[in-house]
Amino acid sequence: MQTQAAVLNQPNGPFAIETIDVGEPQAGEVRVAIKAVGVCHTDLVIASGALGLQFPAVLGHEGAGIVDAVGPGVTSVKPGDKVLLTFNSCGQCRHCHNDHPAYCDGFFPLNMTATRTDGSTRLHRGEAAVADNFFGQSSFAELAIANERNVLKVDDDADLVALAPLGCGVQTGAGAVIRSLNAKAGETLVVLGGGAVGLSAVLGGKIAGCGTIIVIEPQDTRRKLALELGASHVIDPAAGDAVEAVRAILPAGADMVVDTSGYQPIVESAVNMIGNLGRLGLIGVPGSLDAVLPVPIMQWLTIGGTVRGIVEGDSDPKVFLPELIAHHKAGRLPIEKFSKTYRLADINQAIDDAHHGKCIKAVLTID
Ligand code: CXF
Ligand code: ZN
Repeated sequence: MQTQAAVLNQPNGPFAIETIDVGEPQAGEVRVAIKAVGVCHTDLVIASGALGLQFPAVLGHEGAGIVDAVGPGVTSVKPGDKVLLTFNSCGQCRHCHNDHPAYCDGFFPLNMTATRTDGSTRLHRGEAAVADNFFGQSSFAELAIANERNVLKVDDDADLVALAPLGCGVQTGAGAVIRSLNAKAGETLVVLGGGAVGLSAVLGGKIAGCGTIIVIEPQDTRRKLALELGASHVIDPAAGDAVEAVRAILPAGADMVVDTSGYQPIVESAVNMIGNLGRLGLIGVPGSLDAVLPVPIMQWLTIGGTVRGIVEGDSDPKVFLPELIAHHKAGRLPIEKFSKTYRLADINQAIDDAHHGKCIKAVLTID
């Protein structure tokens, strides 16, 4: 079969809308007619080629759509079902067995572009293979091949455009607070960065009943939105020392700090925002694989501090995504307040707008 896809032919794009070939779903696979797909910062980091992406490639990992066909052995979804797509995992390793698929032993091969184990690829352009299987989906396309483990059936009346970002950015931010850091009612939270993941962390904090929620974000429009979504305080890091500003609000330091910026100087400052028994969660992908976080040993030892790396908010998608859908239905997860829709064909404009602060979460739509 053929499909239109946003194909990346060289580092940093542009993405080209091209007609490519997509195969039949094989054992355990699910072919999905994509109706909406969010753009996540990780797509853009991978698109830079710095981590070794082969070209041409199809990225996209917040897909949502309607099952078009299923391969042998698939039982949990059927053609016509509405589904959300999320990250992939093996289902066999001990972390998958312990409900921690985000730390699956096979996470990287299963979520970065890769051929099937028999060497075949799901996408082709003429005779040439197209790098696919990004987060087990490559959903910047009208048709995507996912796997039974990374699709979740949703209700027939589910709003796929609204819910698509749950598959990565929203579950990452909300899950970081609710699941990874196990936020308790009344605890205090500092969120570094007011993008889609940071704002989702704020919403996760509200859901968990956090008291003080402080967002540190340089863009004025994002600070305003953070307040609208439930932050109690916002700090402009350009206005002065962010650690002092946090300590002015929380003299004993914060119970939780979540970094979504990946910006080394900011993460380093977070070390001094933490109070006794505080937890620092690292979500933001740094610009370099060499980025390090120096932790002052004596200070950290005496406060009993924890530093946690976080992937996908420790989500177990088959459990956590339905919870998030219920929060969305109840108005506690108003993702639409920070999403903006574009046509798939306008993907380059969407990315340009994101780079220029004109949109927070771009969601690409397909009829
Ligand atoms: C990624 C960030 C880098 C580690 C794997 C998960 N998050 C999704 O965009
Ligand atoms: Zn992502």
